[in-house]
Amino acid sequence: MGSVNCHTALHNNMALVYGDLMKICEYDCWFQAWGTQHIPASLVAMLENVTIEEQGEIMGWTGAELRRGLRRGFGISQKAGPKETRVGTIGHLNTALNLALPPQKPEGFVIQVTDDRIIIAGQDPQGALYGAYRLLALLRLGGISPGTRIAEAPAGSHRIINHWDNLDGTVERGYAGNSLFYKDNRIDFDPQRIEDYARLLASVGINRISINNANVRKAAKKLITETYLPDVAKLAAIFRPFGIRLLLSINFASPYLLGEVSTADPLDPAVQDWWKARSEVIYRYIPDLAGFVVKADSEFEPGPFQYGRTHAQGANMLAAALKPHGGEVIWRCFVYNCTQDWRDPSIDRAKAAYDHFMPLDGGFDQNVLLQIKFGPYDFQVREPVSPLFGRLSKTRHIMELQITQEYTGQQIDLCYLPWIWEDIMNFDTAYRPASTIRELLGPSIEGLAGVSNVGLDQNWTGHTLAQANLYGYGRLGWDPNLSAQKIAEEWSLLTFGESDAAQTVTKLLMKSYPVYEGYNAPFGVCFMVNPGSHYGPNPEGYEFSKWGTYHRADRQSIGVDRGPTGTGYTEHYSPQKAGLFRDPSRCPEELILFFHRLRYDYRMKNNETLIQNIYNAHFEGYEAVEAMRNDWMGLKGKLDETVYTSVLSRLEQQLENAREWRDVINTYFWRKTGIPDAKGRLVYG
Ligand code: GCV
Repeated sequence: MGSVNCHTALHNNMALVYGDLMKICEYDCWFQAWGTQHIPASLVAMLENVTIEEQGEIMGWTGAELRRGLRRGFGISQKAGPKETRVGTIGHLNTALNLALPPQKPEGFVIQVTDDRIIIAGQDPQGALYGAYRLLALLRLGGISPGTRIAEAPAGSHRIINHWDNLDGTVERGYAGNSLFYKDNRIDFDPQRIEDYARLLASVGINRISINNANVRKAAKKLITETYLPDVAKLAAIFRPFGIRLLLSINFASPYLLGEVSTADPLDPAVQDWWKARSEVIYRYIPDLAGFVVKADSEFEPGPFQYGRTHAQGANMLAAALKPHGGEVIWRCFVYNCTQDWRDPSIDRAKAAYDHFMPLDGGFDQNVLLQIKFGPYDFQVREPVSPLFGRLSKTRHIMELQITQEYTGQQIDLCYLPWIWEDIMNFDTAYRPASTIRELLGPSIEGLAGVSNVGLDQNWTGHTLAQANLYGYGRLGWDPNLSAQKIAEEWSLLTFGESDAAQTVTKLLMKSYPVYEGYNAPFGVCFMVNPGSHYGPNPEGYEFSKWGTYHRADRQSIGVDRGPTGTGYTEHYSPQKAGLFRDPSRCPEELILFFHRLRYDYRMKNNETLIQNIYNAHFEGYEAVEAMRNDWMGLKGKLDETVYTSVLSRLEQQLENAREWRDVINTYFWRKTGIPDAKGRLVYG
């Protein structure tokens, strides 16, 4: 890819694979220089002669990207010849070449291969761009030959990356270095790096990016002023040809924080006028801005509650300002009481988003989308899917996932997130016949927003294998029917080539999530982490805090009764789901402590007690990390040394972490309950 050079030889497409050893450029992610060896000569002749049929920024860029990908990925340069590749829109190509390609959904494409021609036909220019990237990937993955016909379209219209980047250059919950966009309270970026980033995102179907933290504190509120907008416009210009539109996180209190109006009350005409005027200015600089992301009345961010207004009133006021420009309000539902009293068992944080937003269903304007975290808490290692999905029926909405590994190992521990995302996709809301999240994505859930895991680190994601999470996020948002296994295989092959490494990496990725869960917080117990950093074990770190995240362990029992006799949270689900969650014998065991308060001698399905299962999970989790580390060490000499060493050092650190988790959590429970481990493994009494 770009400015950060790995290996000149690699970029010149020379000596990529020698013996078993694949030369990896971490920076290039899933765009390694693959060489032509996998591509039949007949296809090469077609790929050497690419014609772009139409004009326009994205279409022009599609041609540039395709030719560039062919050259850098496969060493294929352009020259005239009898065979060809034609790229355009379906409508145009049908007429120009007398084809009968069927129309696709927006942003969809058809790839068709005959004996002498490859057609990449997008429903629109953006579809053509996605078709070009898909072709490049398939040339490496296999599956392209004369006779191939592929038609694809994205499931959801909104495929968003959320950056939690601050203007001072730090990244909230960022584990891969500082921000790509900011430094010292200025917008400061390397244009080549941004272009390379945009390429990575567009190649997996991302079409929107919010570039600043949802916590819009300090200088960030000024991003919407003319001090910053010219530079925001420069960023937008880099993302634009990739079909990626910018979103800006805004501070709801901006009218008075910027000293221009004495209030931010959404029903005050002066405030409404202020946002309208501000939007006019913003759109003068960025005419295709996708809109605003808003975190309001959430973790000390201001919002409409301060003025006794509802969230619908707050969001609709902004929506009115954006509407003339085609912008949307992405309104986050992460609203809960973060100053609650642990002594009061009646408040259940898990109920908050539903309680706040369900009564407002139907009250939001058409250009408002609610952004709902996948679970009712906050990206814990295991949570049930939020009951708002499937239930909201009159409000546009999207699902928020976290690609950055805040509670899942902070890009030190290997934790392959598509594994749990597949589980989320499988969740059946049970409201109507086709009601799994996978089926709702598109028709009802209009897309995904994922919190970015990238930063200025040379390999983008800190842990090289965490690139699989970024890749997987995009692929799943495009096609929720893809399995985690399939995504892992694709990513491993694209990154490591056909090698022992690719196979080992796929296996490690697929193991990693349940392993992490085992030594971390099994059975849906949640939040046994150090407050603030959210890293490392601390069984009572949040037990007596204001954040509302308790497991209430005593010497006999643990967990929260969220059934009708407890907090009543289960009743937010459809009757079928509520019935399942209410009953400990039917509740999925991975969530049993989320829904139930159980005695430690409760018998689990394996006929061992709950406490014994907790002990086992932590001991076995540690052992599994050791096995993962050893599997990786088996790749020594078979893999690029830089990648081998950097991943190994993280696996070593993960083993240390797993040991800490195992011993802190298990010792905590042993001391608390006095119940020994049946297998005699506890020694730190
Ligand atoms: C952007 C969690 C994180 C915060 C984050 C917040 C959110 O609480 O710890 O860092 O703030 O979620 O999603 O708004």
